[in-house]
Order: sequence, then structure tokens, then C-alpha cells
Amino acid sequence: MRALITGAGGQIGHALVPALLHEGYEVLATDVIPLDYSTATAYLDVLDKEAVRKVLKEWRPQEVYHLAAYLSAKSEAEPEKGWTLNFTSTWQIFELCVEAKVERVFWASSIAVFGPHTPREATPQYPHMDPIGLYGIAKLAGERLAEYYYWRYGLDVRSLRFPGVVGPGHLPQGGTTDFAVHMFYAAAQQGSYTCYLLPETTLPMIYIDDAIAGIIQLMKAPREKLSVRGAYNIQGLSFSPRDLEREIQKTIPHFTCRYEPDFRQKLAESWPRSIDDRYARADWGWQPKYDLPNLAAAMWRALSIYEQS
Ligand code: AKB
Repeated sequence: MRALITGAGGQIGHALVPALLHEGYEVLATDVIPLDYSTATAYLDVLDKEAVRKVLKEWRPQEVYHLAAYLSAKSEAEPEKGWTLNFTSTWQIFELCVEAKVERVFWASSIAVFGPHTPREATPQYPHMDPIGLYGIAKLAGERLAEYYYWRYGLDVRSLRFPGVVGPGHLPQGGTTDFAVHMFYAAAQQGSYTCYLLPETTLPMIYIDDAIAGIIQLMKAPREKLSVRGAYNIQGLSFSPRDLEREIQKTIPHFTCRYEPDFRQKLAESWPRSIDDRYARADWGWQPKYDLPNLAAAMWRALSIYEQS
């Protein structure tokens, strides 16, 4: 099985590339930034349609994982690029995957597709959706397009609405949920952190191992089992910056956190606090493993805190 990954240098790509290699895939990891993986890598600008067509023709992947994106905060800073990278590139990839007869396509959606009129607790799969940020608008349009390509062209597109992804080894940039990773690193390195969200802003989150397991499980699921062709809701855990501050203080008691909310607060307040993921559980057996203490323990292990203390 050959896989092509776009945006392989991002947070999910960093964990997905080794996971797919471990599953026995041949992987071509691509990005516009230099990559350092024990597999084939290439420069690929996903907005360059001819370049994507050429890579598909030469590599002939059975599966494409389209991860290239600008996250929510970066999309607000650069709206035009945010739209083209998050929506136009996705449309081109779908079109080119039909042309190249790719068997399955994964692309990443987000909880940013929800908005202020969406129920915030146990957000259902099909609620009212009115995203206020450009990132969420582009991802919601991508979800509609994914369903369109499935019904109109039979393209087997699969997706997850990612909550904030927390994991070691890569500092996420340009998102609203990045604080969760940054707080761990700042606690370990400086003993303090300034958070750009208010302390009680509860958001859905997921540990990276659960996120990767979810992608692999979804991609392995038999086609006829999947009832959602836009993107599946998945819940990992939920916590606020204050919950995380307290969890970190169990390991680093002198850790302090200051709160100076910026424009990201408004985005975070328009997103769910928790997610109802019954479709993912029923259709392909989704079951996350990590709660907050397990997540923190995994982060400390990765940051070698146990060895130092
Ligand atoms: C972001 O914060 O922009 C992303 C997301 C929720 O998709 N992590």
C-alpha cells in the first residue's frame, strides 16, 4: 500500500508518517518545508495543481492524506492564503484523486466548523453550523465538497473533525488550541506560561496517539460501514487552560500561568466544549484511550521529566 501525505511537516504529519510506516505502508511525505523522515520525501506545494498531478502520476498512491492547512489563528492573519490552502487545495486534491483513481482520501476537518449557534455541550454530528472564523468556514465548505465528491464521483473521502491535538515533538503553530502543547513545554523549560485564552475556556482535545489511531481505524474501515461522508465528530477529552495548569502543577508545583486573552478567545468561545461522537463509535469503533492524567503522563515521559526529577 502506497500513501502520499501532504503537509507532512505539521503536527499530525509528524506522528502519522512513522505510524503508516509501522503499518507497512510505503510513504511519500511532502511539504513546502524541509522534511527529515526515514522514508521518501519531496517538496510539494499543494496549490500547484500540475505538481500534484505529476506526483500522483509518478507515485501512484492507493491512499492520499491531505494534511496541508493553515490553522485558525493563521487563517485570520492571512485570510486569502487561508482560504486557498484550506479549501481550494482540497478541491484540487479531490479532483486529481478522481482522475488518478486513488482508492481512499483522508483530509482533516476541525471542530472549528461549529459556531456560536451550535450546542456547545455534547455537540451532535448534525447541529446548526455557523462558523465565525475563516478556517472553520473553509473546513465546513470542504466537508460539503467531500460529501459531493463521494455522491457524484464515488471518491472514497474520509475525514475527522479534529479537536485540539496535544502531543510532544512538534510545537503546533497558528492554531487556537496550541496553548495545550505550549503550556507543557513552557512549564518544563521556564516554569511559567502566559496563556492567550481565559482560564475557564473548556475545549475538546485529543492526545496525538488517539488522533493517529483514529485516522488509521477510519481508513481501514470497510467502505459500506461509513455513514458520514463529510467528517466524523470525535471526542477525546475536554479541559480548560486552568484544568491543564492544575494538572501540570501536580508534577511541577512551582509552575505559574498568567492569562492575557487575545483574538483567539472569540474563536474558542464559538467552539464546542465537548463532542457527541456516537456515529464514529457505531460506524468504525472509535474509542479514545487518553484522559487528562494519562495525557499529562505521556507528555512528561516524552519531555523526559521523570528522568530529571
Ligand atoms: C486550531 O486551533 O486552529 C486547530 C483546530 C481546532 O482545528 N487545532
